[in-house]
Amino acid sequence: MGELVLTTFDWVPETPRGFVRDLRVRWALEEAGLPYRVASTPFDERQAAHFAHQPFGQAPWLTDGDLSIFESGAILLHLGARSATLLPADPRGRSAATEWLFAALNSVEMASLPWSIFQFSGQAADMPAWLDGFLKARLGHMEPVLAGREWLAGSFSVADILMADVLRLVDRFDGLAAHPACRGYVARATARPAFAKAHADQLAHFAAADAGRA
Ligand SMILES: N[C@@H](CCC(=O)N[C@@H](CS)C(=O)NCC(=O)O)C(=O)O
Repeated sequence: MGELVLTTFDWVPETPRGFVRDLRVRWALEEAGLPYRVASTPFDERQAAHFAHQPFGQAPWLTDGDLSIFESGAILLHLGARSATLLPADPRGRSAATEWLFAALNSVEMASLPWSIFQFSGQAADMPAWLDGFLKARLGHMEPVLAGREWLAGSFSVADILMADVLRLVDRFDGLAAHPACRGYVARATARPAFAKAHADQLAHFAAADAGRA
């Protein structure tokens, strides 16, 4: 076990603040009570060293001693191995958390991300009907699941960090209005003190960078 260092952009424009994916990692680290520090990589001019850690030139990545990991899902699974708060130790709970972690990223975010990009970019009116339908179908399947349980894998886990973060972006554009259980789940997850700390820290990180650019 080495020092945990989370790297994110040194600055981002206003719109994505509060939603940059380093938040998922901050949230997990706060839930687990693991010590870490945050480092920055340039947003404007991405260097070779950045691509060496994150081949798509994106954020975040995490280093654990001399181990470097990109992809928020992989980072959360890595942290899960360090903390039963994040990933249950028993095989049944662990596999439930793992399947829901992939469901968040591969079944729900697959629909929600392009949907959100249309919203973000002010082009919602041009969104193809199939994309809206695709997201609604996924939400329609999540709704009874979340109506029937507090957290996806029994106790709170990395699966909830990812699912709640994915759904939170949809909620930002009022996309959960017809799905009250999904909306209630997001409210429940984001009411956790670890989320509040992670969110506030991300906003402070980017706000501090504004001063340097002014
Ligand atoms: N699948 C990656 C996605 C990472 C990602 O999309 N990061 C965004 C910030 S939230 C980014 O770096 N955007 C800038 C870009 O794509 O150039 C993960 O989950 O870590």
